[in-house]
Amino acid sequence: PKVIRLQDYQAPAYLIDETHLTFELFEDRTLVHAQLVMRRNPASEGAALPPLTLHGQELQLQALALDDRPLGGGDYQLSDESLTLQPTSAAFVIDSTVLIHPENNTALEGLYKSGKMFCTQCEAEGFRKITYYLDRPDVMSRFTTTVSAERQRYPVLLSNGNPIASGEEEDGRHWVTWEDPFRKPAYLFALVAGDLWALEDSFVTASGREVALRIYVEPENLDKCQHAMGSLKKAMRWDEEAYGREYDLDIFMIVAVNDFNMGAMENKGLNIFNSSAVLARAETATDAAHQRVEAIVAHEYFHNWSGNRVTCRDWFQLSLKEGFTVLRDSQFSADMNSPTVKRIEDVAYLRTHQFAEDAGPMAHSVRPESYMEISNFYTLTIYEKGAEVVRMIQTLLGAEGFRKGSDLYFERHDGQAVTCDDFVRAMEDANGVDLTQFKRWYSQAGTPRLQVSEDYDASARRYRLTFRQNCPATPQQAEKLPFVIPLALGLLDGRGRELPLRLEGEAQAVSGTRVLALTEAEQSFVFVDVDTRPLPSLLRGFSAPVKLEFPYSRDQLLFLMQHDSDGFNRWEAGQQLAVQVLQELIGQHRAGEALRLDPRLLDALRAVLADAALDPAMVAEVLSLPSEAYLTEISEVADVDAIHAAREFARKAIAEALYQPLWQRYSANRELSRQTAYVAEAAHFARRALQNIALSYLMLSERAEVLEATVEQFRSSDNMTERLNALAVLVNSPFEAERDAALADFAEQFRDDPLVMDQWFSVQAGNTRPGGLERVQALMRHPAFTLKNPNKVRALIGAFANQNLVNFHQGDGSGYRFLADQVITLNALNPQIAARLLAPLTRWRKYDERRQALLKAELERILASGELSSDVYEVVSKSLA
Ligand code: HT7
Ligand code: ZN
Repeated sequence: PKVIRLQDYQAPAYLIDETHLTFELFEDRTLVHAQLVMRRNPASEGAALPPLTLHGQELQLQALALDDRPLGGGDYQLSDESLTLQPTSAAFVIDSTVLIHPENNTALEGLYKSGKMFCTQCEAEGFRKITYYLDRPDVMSRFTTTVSAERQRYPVLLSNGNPIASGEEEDGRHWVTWEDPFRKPAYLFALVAGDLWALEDSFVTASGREVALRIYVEPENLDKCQHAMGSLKKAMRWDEEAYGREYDLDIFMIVAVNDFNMGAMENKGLNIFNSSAVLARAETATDAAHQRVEAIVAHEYFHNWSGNRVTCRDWFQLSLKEGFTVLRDSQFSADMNSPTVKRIEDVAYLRTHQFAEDAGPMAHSVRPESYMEISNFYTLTIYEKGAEVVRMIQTLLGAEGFRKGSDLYFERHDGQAVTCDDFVRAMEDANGVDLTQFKRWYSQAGTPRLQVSEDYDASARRYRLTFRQNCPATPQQAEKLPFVIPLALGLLDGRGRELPLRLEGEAQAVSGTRVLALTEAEQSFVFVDVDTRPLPSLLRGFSAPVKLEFPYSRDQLLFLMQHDSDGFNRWEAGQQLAVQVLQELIGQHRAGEALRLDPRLLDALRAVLADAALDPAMVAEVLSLPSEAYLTEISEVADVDAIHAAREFARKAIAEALYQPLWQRYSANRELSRQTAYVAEAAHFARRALQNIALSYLMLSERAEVLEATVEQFRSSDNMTERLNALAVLVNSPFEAERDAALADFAEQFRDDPLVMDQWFSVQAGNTRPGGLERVQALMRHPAFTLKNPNKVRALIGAFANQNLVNFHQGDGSGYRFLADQVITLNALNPQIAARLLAPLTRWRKYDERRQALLKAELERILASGELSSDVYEVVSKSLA
C-alpha cells in the first residue's frame, strides 16, 4: 500500500457545490445515481484545467455523463481506486450511475446490510465505496438524497437533514427525499432503510427552537431507548451551557444497528450507533453500559459542532475533532457523575492502553505525519491523548480563557475544514498568548518521563523542586525537544495542611493548588518562606500525560492517601503504594521466595473501607488494584505469570485480612439494592460498584456464606449490574456446579438478546482459571457466536487476548497461534476489525525472548498468509520493522 504524507497535502483542484444522490435499494443490488455540481477551486493554481480524479472503490460503473453528454470508454480512465476525466470548462455537472452490492459487504464500510436493514459507515473513506466522488474532508457539499426501496421491508427511509418529499412507486416501492441545508464532507453522509420503530421526544433550544428527537431501533428494542434519550437531552442542554453551542436542524435522529465497527458515528442529523452504545435498560445492561451509552450519545452529539460545523482539512487533523470531542464528553460525564471518579477512570485507561501504544511499534503523534490506512489511526493517541492535549491548553489558559478560545474557534471557522494549528491559533488569539512550543504535543510522539527531585534548606526556609523531562525515541522520531508541561502541585505540611506557595521573586503567596509551566529539559522552582520540610503533591488531577517519577516512600504515600486535598492524587498515592507492593511480590515470585504482603497496604485499605464519609465509588476505585495490563505496561520485561501470581496473592491476602469490613459493606449495599428499584444515577452506580468489588474479594475466601450470597444475588437481583457481577464471581470461583448452572440459566434466559449474550461471552473469555483457550474455542462454536459481528469478536476473542493475559500468553504460544488464525480469517471478512484485533501480537518487545520469538513467528505467518488488506499489512509490517 501507498504511504500518504501530511507534507504532500494539496488543496483540491475542484469543489463540489451540490451533490444529488438517488439510491435504488434491492435485495441483490443497489443502484446509485449521483449528480455532482462542480467547479474549479479558485484557490488552485495554473491556467489549464487539470484532470479530475474522483475516488471510487468496488463500483461497477453503468453510465457517466459530463454536462449531460454521455461519456464513452475513451473519455475517462478507470482504476481500482479512481475515475479520471478531463473537464472542459471551469464549472460543470457530472452524472454517474454505479452498481454496488451492500448485501455482500462484510467489511461494514460504505453501504452495507446489518440484519434486515441497510445502513452506511462513511468515515473515513467509505463514501468512495458508494459512488465516484472527491472523498476527502476538505470538499464540502450540499446534499440531497432520494432513497427508494420496497415499502413492506423498508418502511423507514432516512438520510441527513430534513425530509422534503416522498411518494409511492409501482411494485410496492416507495421513496423519500432528504435535504441537508449544511455543507458537509462525504464522510458525514448517512443512509438508513429498514423496518424500524422510533422513540420520539423533543427539545427546546436556548433560543426557543423546537427540535424533534427520534431514536430508531428494531421493534423489540423500543423499551431500551429511554436512557439514551435522557442522555441526549442532557447533552444538548450541557453543550449550550458549557460551550454556548445550540443544535441547528429541526430533527436529530439516532439509529441503532447490530453490526458496526466502532461505537457510533456522528453523521449530520442522523447518527448511526452500534446498538451496544444506545440500548440500555436495568434488566439487560450494566451500570458501566449505561454510563457508556450516556458518554457516547453525548460524544456524537457534541461532534455536531466539533467535527461537523467545523471539520478537518485532512485526516492528519483527525484529533482536531476527536481529541476535542473526547475532552468535551469527559467534561460532560464528569458533570453528570463524580468528577474525581471520572478522572480516575480516564487516567487509568490512558496510562494502561495509550501509554502502551506510545511505547509500541504503531506509536504516532497526535497529528501523525504519515499513514498507509487511515482506519488504523482511530487510536487511543488520537482520541485519548488528543483530549489530554486540549485539556492541558485549558489548564494553562484557565476555564475562562479556554472558553474564549473555543468561542473564537467556532465563530471563526464555522463551515470550514481546518487544522490543529487553526485550533491552537484561536486559543492564542483569544488569550494573547504564544503556544508555539506547546504545539510539540501535536508533532512529537511518545510519553515524556518527568523526573522530580527535591531539596529543602531549613535555615533559608527554601524548598527547591527540580524537574527533568525526556521523551523516548519512537518510530521515525529519534530526538525530541522539551514539551510545555503544565504541572499542578501543592505542598503539604507535617499535619497534612496545604502550605501557601510563593515562588522566589513573587510578591504574594498563592494558597492551594498552583500550575507551573515546565518548558525546559531541566528546570528548578524555588519556593520561599517554607517553615517545615513539605511533602509535595505533584501532577494533581494528572495535569499532563507524563510518567512522573518522585522517590516517595511508602509512608509518604500513606500520608498522601489520607491527607491530600486533591481527590485524584489521594487515589494516585494508593495506586503507587499498591504498585510498589505488587512489584515487590513479583520480585519474590521470580526469585522463588515465599510471597509476603506489606501490611501497610492492608492498613491503608482497611482505613478506606472504614471511612463512611468517602464516596463509595472512590472506595471501590481504591480497592481496585492496578490491573495486570497496567503492571505489564510499567514493566521493562513483563513476566506474565509472576504478575498474575503476585496480584492474585495480594487479592487473596486482602480478602482474608479485610473479610469483616468487606462483608459488612457488601451486605449493607446488597440490602439497599434489594429494597430500592434500579436507578441509573451516579450515587447508585457508586454503591453498586462498592458492593460488587467487595463480593469479588469475598469469594476469594471460598466460604460457603459467600457462595450462598453470590447465588442469591445472581438469582434474585432485578438488574444486570448485580447479576453479571455475581456470574463473573461464580465463573472465576472453584464452585463448578454453581458456575455451570448459572451460565446455563443465563444463556437460556437471554439467548434472544445479542447484547446480553456478548456479556455472557466476555465473562467466560475473562476467566483466568487454566484452560482459557479451550473454553474460548468451544464458545466460538456456540450458535450465538459469529465472526461477522464485530461485537461478538470483541466480546469473546478481544476480551480473551486483552483481559485474560495469563491464558493468552500461555508459554507454548497456543494463544498467539489462535489469535493469528482469527486475524487471517477476519482479514478477508472485515479488515478494520482484523487490524484492531491483532494489537496484542504487536507488543512482542514487552516479553521474554521465548515469547518474543513465538509472537514474531505469528506476525510473520500473518504476513505470509496471502493477500493482506492495507489495514492488516500496515500494522503487521510496522510491528516487525
Ligand atoms: N467519528 C467516528 C469514527 C468512526 C469510524 C472510523 C473508522 C471506521 C469506522 C468508524 N465508525 C465511526 C466515531 C467517533 O469518534 O465519534
Ligand atoms: Zn468522535
